Amino acid sequence: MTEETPAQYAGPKRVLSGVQSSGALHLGNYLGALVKFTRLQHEMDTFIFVADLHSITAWQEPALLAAQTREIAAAYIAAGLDPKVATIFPQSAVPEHAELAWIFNCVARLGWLDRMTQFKEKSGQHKERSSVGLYTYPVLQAADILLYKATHVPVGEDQKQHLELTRDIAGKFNHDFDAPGFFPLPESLIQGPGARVMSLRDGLAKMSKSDPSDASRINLMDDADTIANKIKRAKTDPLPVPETVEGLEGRPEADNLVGIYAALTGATKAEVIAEFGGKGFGTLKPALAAVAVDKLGPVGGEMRRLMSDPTEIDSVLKAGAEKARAAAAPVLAETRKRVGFWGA
Ligand code: AQP
Repeated sequence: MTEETPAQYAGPKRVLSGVQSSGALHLGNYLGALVKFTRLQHEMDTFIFVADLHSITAWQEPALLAAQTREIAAAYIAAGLDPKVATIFPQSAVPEHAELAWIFNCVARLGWLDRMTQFKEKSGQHKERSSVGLYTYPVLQAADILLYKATHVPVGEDQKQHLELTRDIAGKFNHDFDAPGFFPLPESLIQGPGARVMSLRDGLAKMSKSDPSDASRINLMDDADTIANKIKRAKTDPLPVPETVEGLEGRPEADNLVGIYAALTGATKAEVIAEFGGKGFGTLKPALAAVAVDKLGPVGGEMRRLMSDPTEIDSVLKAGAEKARAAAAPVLAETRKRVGFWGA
């Protein structure tokens, strides 16, 4: 497989990421993605989109899709993304994503996509009934990133393999079209205790929008009582909180609650253990509930305010789409030229 060193790309640092508009956002999306976006916007030029093209890889009710897109944008702003600093836009409003994805469909190899574990997990027993889009989803993701020549991509742990595919596509394009350093080989920004938040009902399963059990996740729009209740009912084992970080090994539910507490307070797991080690979960859970309500309550409140009148969100999305198209157009034009299309 073609590889080149990132040093060959000489352009500026740029962040890009997004979240699908496919349902209510949860604590995993917040810690794995949104919190990182808000931090990075002050460090690099930042593009954050609502991944509505990705969301239709599974059925979305047409009458609800635009509202779902606004809800994700509201979550971005409520979590702290500043539209005057970061470019916030709907993916479908920038058709260049789909065009670059087609070109990359012809660069990526079937063998590469066959290895993607998320497709296997999401298609489950019914692979032949899944959309073709679900299969080529990581290729569109590569186009999302490289259309803006993004160098840094903040995501949760589950997206690591897709980011590696993006690097492979960038490297192969640069090689095949004799364009060394044209596309960067972007780095994923995954680290941190919120990189993989697990289900509250099963410490071995990822917290996920599509889990049929609402008790498995904390939604950003949950009210204080619901958040406290879900944490109170979260699965744990009968032992107390361990007295060392190593003691979390083999105890996925305990590890998850300690990790969530750490991520929400900005502490390390060791610091959480120092505070709660040896105590029962009857002590940790109410403390965790208080922290979660304190952090997420204002986010949910601001989302409700923004969604009560779509005017503000729509103007953010419209202005963001114009900025994104202006950034994307020259990259796509150069790509078309490299490929050799007529008139490019
Ligand atoms: N449990 C998680 N812990 C940490 N990060 C997570 N992310 C998702 N789940 C967790 C991160 O959130 C970002 C947006 O994800 P997405 O909505 O685009 O797609 P997803 O990864 O498929 O999210 P879900 O909630 O798990 O949806 P379903 O149920 O549809 O699969 C990404 O950066 C992701 O890593």
